Amino acid sequence: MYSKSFLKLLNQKPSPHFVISTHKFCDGDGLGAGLALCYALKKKKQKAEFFTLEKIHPKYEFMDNQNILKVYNPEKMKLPKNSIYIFVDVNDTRLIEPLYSNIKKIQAPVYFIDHHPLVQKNLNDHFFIDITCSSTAELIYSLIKDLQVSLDQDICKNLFSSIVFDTNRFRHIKNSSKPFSIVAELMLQIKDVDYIYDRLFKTLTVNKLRFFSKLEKVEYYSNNRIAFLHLKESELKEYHTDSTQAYDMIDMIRDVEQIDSTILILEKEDGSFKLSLRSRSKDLIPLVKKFKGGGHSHSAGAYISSQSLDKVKKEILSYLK
Ligand SMILES: [Mn+2]
Repeated sequence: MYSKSFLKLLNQKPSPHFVISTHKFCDGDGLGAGLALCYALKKKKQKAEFFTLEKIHPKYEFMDNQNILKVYNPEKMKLPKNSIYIFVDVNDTRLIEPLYSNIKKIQAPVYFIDHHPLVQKNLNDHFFIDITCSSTAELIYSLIKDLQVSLDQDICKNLFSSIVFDTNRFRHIKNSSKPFSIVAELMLQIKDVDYIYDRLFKTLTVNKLRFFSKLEKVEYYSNNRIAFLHLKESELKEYHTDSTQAYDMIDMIRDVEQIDSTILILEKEDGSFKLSLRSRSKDLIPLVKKFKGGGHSHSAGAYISSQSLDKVKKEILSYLK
């Protein structure tokens, strides 16, 4: 949990300047939790901004009702000195570059609020990590309560989006009733739950549906317990779709009855590739550490540029078998 001094800092008057951010390829959890915190601070008349590391996916645009998101551009933006930087849903500083290195140059304080185990730690930073939470929103919900900010529609909508996104509609709840009890309270202020669900999950297109034909390429090992899928970026382009579609596909495969582990390799045009692993029974951390990757024990990944795909595949399969 976060410290009393952090709470004091957030409440401090006159307000310090807070910059909130989340990981690259930002998702519903990082955005929802970060926006809820940013809106809450602004409601307290604190100075707060939200930087993203790239333009957000259009499906998330509805979340920023107050239009505060800014894309961080290292060439054009000078980082405000004397600011306090807060990263949500981030456990690995490689996911927040080049922002993180530029913060280090000006030696500003950095806080991390997350529900993933840490990948690496800079001892000058501050960490508030609770891996029992199924989304960052659970942590931000308590924080907003402690800040004594009353929940309003914009805050509720973002916390709700974050929770339903990261739990995949209450499927991955880490055996806790907390996501339900929080959402029960948020629902009192949300008028358009169906709209949020549609924006976050009704994301198929005819092209994406056609892309599912690539499921034919899945290779199965160990009596169908392991599924392996290798996709090229060019194949995604061919169907006018993006990498999120590949993850949707891997989620579908996970629902096959015997499947225990899934391996997705997304190969870029330059030959480097992104590895995404899911497993019910195996701890993936020791495996992805070999590739300098990170994540949770049952959901992890890595970016690989200096090893051959075949070698990596062999190593993963022998670990999972
Ligand atoms: Mn998350």
